[in-house]
Amino acid sequence: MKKLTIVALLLVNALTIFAQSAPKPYGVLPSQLQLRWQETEMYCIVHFSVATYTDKEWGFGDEKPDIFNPSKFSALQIVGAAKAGGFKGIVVVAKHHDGFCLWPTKTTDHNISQSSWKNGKGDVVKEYQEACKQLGMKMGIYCSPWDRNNAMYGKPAYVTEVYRKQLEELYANYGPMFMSWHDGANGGDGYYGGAREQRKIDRSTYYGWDTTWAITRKMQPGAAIFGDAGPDVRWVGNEEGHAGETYWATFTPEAADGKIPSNGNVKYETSPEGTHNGKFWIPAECDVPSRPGWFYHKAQDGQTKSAYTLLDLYYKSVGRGACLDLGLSPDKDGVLTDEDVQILKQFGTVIKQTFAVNELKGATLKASNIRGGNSVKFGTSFLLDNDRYTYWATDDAVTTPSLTADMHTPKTFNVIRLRENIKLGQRIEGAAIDVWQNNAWKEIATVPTIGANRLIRLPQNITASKVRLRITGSPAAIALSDFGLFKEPTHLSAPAILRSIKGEVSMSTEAPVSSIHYTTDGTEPTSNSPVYKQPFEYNNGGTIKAVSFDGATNHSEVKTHVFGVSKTGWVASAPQAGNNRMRRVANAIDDDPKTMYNTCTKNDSITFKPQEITIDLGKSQSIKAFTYLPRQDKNPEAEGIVDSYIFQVSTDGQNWTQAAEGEFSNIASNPIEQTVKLNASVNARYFKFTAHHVIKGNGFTVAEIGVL
Ligand code: FUL
Repeated sequence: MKKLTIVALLLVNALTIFAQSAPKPYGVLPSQLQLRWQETEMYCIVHFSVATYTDKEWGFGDEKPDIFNPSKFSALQIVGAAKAGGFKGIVVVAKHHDGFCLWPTKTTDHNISQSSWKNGKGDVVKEYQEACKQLGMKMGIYCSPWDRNNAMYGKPAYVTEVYRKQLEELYANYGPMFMSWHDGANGGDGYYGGAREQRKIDRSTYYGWDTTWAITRKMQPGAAIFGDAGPDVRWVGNEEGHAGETYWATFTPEAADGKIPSNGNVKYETSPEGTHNGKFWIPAECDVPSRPGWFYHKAQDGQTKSAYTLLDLYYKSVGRGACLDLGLSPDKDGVLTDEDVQILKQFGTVIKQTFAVNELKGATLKASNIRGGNSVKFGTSFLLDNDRYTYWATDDAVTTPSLTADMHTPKTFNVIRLRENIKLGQRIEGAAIDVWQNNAWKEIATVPTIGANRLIRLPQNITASKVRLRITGSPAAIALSDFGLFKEPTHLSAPAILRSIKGEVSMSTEAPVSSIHYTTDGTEPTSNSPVYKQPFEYNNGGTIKAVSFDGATNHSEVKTHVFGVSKTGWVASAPQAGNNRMRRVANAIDDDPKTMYNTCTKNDSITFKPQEITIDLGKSQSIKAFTYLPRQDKNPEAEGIVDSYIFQVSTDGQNWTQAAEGEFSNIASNPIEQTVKLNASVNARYFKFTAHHVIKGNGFTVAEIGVL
């Protein structure tokens, strides 16, 4: 009997010890390198090169190096502004698709030493490296695999003698690097040493990515490799800056055509969410330009995303467990505009203020279960120590625990933070938050996943003294490292500016404000500007800016809206127009981005031929520019999105003059409104937009077409 008791005791003891060992890792795990990248959370990518001077998004490759001549390029200003915004690093676009190298490379003459900037002795990449070092920021590089300048592009020698050598030069001279960024935009037309032709490459095999990345690993072992399919970090699949609400760092990339998934060849519809229990740990980077395009365009001044728009993106990227990569665009002088700098600073300040105090500090936490009853090793205090890798864990059998936090006094918050210790994998498949109100628990939020970081931004402030966290699903014991409640500083709601189809502009705010002031000539509104009282006519187009005031000095951020000429009285026609929803040609001029004119069909025997749409403006008008808004329904294949156009004008609808032709670069990844300035203003009553080429599909689509 005694023996039996001893055996039983030993067993219990052994079980306790076993239960106290850390939970077994679940699924695939992040590497050291990926953990460091994850902790970076936010960084910026800087596009500044010849395209800045040609006002393009993709240079063709025939730019003269001499056009690159900034009068006051300052890497310190750019990197400093990113730092003030709370970003921890920058990715330098050292070579974009135009092939112009911003460092004195030996691989091609198409580089900065051929420009007159600093008498050909300048080195932009070096200046970024020095600025990063001085300011304690991380640095990474982007060197475009596609090179529209290089005569060898398309041949194996381009990869072995040019592209890889360029990477080697960058890795050898500009480290240490935290990222090596590899773009998916690949192949197409270009200058190619004067050949001016289309060059197609096999995206899965041409670059020999495994061999290329072996160089990265060897020369920059600290660099996380970014690509559409990883290997370390995946593209999130959009350039809008958001990951899926359900978000897995695990991912099983698949190619769209059954080949090897690689840059430019991934089923992007799976990228925002990732793959539950996916084969690889490949977390997402959410890249998004701070301005409409990646490069600076004067016409986009005033359209930089506001600090609160960036904040929203922060919650939808970093707040879902991904990282945020914000595009910065120095202007022709080589610096960020004052407005862009101000916005970054404001964004950084709001984030800092929001996360300064965790309202749970000092709370009494009670968990329904603690692994092995061992609170020293796995207790709830680890949730509040600001360490991503110390954690509260449960017994293996307990996968839906709950935890109450008693803050003793009422606290007000609108942001909830949860983190898993991802060193043990991403586990949790659902959680809910309740608050104690009127003597009962009331659910205020649920999330489908947690991962490295989950921020829940509530629609309004909540005040409570008790909060409960319920884990509603997990395939294994949980390993939660963080729980926090925070409060965003209050801010006045900025006015939304809308124009109706009748050409009337109205303004409104989400929450009441004492007054809205606005200007219609692009100048900054102040408390002396006209007060908005009722909708007003605004048919000719221009820039409206508006700001909310609460009292005499407290104001919101300024909202800007650039309007084209109002479309009242316009008539659209097209040879393929019809009555069904897609073929309704009026959809292209109804000022509703959600509707579109769409001539794509599912009939594979039809191939694309140039197609057009004609607009009668009703009367002769002066036209300075035209705008094309591609389909906004996020069609993953970008079917019918025009990437090469012809724009003609006419006074009688019979005789046509060509006013512009060209390409819409990067329109598949960043399907924003394209504005094309004409060489000179023209007077015309009619215009015709011809889709010369589309990204994919046998027809073309127009969400909106307009003129300025
Ligand atoms: C894209 C490129 O094509 C854009 O021009 C930009 O560089 C963006 C960051 O990546 O794929």
